Amino acid sequence: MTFIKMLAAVAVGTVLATSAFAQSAKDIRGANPYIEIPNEPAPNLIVDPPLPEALAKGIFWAQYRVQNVRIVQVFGAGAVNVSPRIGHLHVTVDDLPWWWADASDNNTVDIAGLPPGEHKVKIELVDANHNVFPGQVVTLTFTVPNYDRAKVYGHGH
Ligand SMILES: [Cu+2]
Repeated sequence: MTFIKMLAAVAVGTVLATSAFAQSAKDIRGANPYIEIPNEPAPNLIVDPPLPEALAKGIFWAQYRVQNVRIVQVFGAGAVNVSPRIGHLHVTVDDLPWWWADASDNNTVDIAGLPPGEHKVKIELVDANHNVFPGQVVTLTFTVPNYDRAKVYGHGH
């Protein structure tokens, strides 16, 4: 069997073993973390709109994912140039002067207890030294409808 025929046989086996539309592990999870990535493509932040059914209770749930950066609990100037690239998120609500860092990579930004009305959540993808990767800011503006706060959160809040 020639090398080319062998490659074709391997390719057919791979297609049969997965669904026609399945994406590879690398497609979904990103590059192999065990090897340095020279000239890694620019990082990218993707955030879905908040779920309307949660907004109806004053809860902001927006799923996110990142490309070409791993979200990990490692910080400081010395970590900026490691490869593969690392970083985390900064989350700001309603233009308040403070934010919090989310280095959990737990899939969804979760903010509860928002009062009815217009709100804004800004999510920034930042490097290990807290500098925003160029252009990687997603700002979501949304409306929390009127809801019964005591019923959702009880009287103690
Ligand atoms: Cu930070």
